[in-house]
Amino acid sequence: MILYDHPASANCLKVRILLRQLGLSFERVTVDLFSGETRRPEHLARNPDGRVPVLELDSGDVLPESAAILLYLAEGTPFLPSAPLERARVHQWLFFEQNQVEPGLAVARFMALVGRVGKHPEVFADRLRQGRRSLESLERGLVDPFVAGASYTVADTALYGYVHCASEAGAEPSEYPRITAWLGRVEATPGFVNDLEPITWTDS
Ligand SMILES: N[C@@H](CCC(=O)N[C@@H](CS)C(=O)NCC(=O)O)C(=O)O
Repeated sequence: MILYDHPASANCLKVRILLRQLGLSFERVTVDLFSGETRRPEHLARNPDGRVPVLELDSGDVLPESAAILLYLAEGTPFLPSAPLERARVHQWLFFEQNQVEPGLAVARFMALVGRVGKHPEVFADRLRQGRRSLESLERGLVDPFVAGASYTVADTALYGYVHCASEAGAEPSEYPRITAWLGRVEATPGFVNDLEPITWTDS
């Protein structure tokens, strides 16, 4: 399989974590987020929305969207329960991650790391507000030991992506005791590797 990827993207990190935890081998192809490469025709053919991650299967089929990739890879594994309600809990947190966590924390982190806060302070404040609110909701909803219940699932993998690096967005996960303990439990799951790299590009 080929993962169209960027080392500083936590959306891509989610997929790298699961591929490694499943023991699947994959080739990484970096798509440059900062030069327009994501919007070139060859990448738009992989993902009509022009973003990473995109997973190319051995069949040649391509699958964008981190949550869709996680669900596809986790099918039939302990990372995705088969019972309808247990599975729906995983979906609940995956949708929450995409609707609240990612648009808040991922965008605020990106703006902070590339130096775009001063240019668009209202946008940054709004995204950070949404990100902090999502941390409060997660703190309230987290059950012990994992977000969807007794076992580690792809909902934990997805939420880990932007929650663990929320301080780079200007939020502070260590203010939330349940989140802090949960991050430690996720990092202690077998085969877990966090190789997220810093963003080095700046918007000058
Ligand atoms: N909902 C998507 C979001 C993917 C996304 O926003 N990817 C960013 C990197 S973290 C990207 O490719 N940005 C480049 C662009 O928008 O051109 C997912 O979860 O996979």
